[in-house]
Amino acid sequence: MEALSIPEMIRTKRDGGALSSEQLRAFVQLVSNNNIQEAQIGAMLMAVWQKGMTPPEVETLTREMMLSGEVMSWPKEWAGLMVDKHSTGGVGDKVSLVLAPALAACGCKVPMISGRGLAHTGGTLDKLESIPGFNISQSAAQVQEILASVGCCIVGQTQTLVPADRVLYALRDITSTVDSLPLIAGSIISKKAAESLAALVLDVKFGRAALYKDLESAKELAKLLVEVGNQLGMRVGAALSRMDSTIGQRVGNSLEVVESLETLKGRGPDDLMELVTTLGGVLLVMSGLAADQSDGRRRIREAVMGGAALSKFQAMMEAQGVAKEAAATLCAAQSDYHRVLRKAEHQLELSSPADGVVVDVDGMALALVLHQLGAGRSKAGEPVNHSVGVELLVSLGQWVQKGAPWLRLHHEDPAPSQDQISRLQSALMLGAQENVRRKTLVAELLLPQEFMK
Ligand code: IUR
Repeated sequence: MEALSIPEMIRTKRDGGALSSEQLRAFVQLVSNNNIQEAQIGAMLMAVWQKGMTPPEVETLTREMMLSGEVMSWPKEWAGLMVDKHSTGGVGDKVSLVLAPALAACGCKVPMISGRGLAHTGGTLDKLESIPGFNISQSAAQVQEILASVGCCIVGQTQTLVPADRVLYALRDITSTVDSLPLIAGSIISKKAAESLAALVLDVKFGRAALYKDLESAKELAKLLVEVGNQLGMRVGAALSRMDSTIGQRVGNSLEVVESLETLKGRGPDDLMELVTTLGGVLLVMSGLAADQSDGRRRIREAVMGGAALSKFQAMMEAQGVAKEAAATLCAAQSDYHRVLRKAEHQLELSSPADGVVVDVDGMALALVLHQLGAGRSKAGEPVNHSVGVELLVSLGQWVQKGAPWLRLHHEDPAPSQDQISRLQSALMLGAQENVRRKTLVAELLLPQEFMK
């Protein structure tokens, strides 16, 4: 059994060889059962980071990771309807909060398993936890109950889902091996495959405020995720979307809940609606609930604009622990959101330094300052401040006068430093109308061949 010795497997990968299915299965099992030393896992991760993996290796790694824990199963009559989405992370990315209930309103079942924010990007779970009572920890049985009664839920990863990923992800984080295509694919797709989905849509972002700065490298990741997802039995589509400024006008956990609710009441920003309708359209087409992409987009838009998605969101909040009265307050047509959501101690308005057109907003610069002010975390497990955030009071392309308020910062004590304030100020840029940054976000769609029309 020399081939299954751990040093031998590490050596094979270190020297650029391919691991057999048997070796990969053994490695994942040893990781899940805690029968391997962390130094050995770290060495293997670095060897994979350096040498990559062949497509069959990535498929086997992903499948074995999926099989390391519970694989969810659903009632037969839901076959074909189970859908979810994954985003590689953005600034102000609140798409899931609108998309999950919109899909449920269109007849899908959405067992959305989301993550927490890390580095400069926010996490869907942190946003939802700014709603008092919202409980993201639900067992598989509870998830099924909520899907039966509501149609969607947004929950954290359960203890039993892909335990191998929990170990590997934590070690990737401390060994500088997060940014490896095979390891990213294994991690993301194993968890989605363990949800036993019929269809998955990926929002793979590129740009200044994304993990990948250019379209080509984002596309390389998207293609790999689509391919591995297909191999594991899901229909997978991907949108390549720009992530340079912010999605919508609000960034920060509870402020993003407010903007999501406004969107569910038909008053959302165009860029957020573009992402929600495009990603939702892809899922409706792949699950057979829409004839084509434009029919899918239209159905999602109607679910949002007609209030059906808002009702689903309200029911989901109640099913996940939010008091009936609080949920009703948040969903009222004219809501005083801060009767339910805590507001930061201080609001500071910054003003435009000159007359001009807002040509660009640097989402990364805003996110980094908010992170320092407590809105994000640097290490897994750290708490975040739900109330810290910014509201953009102007939109791209808008003419502003010198002295007009253009950004409202929500902060706690101590007050932001001069440096932080000037970084926020210079995140907004003035210029000529023809230089306004493009507002359409989706640059390209990758769909399974049969849906390309
Ligand atoms: N999200 C995941 O679940 N896994 C990863 O490797 C990354 C993001 I990067």
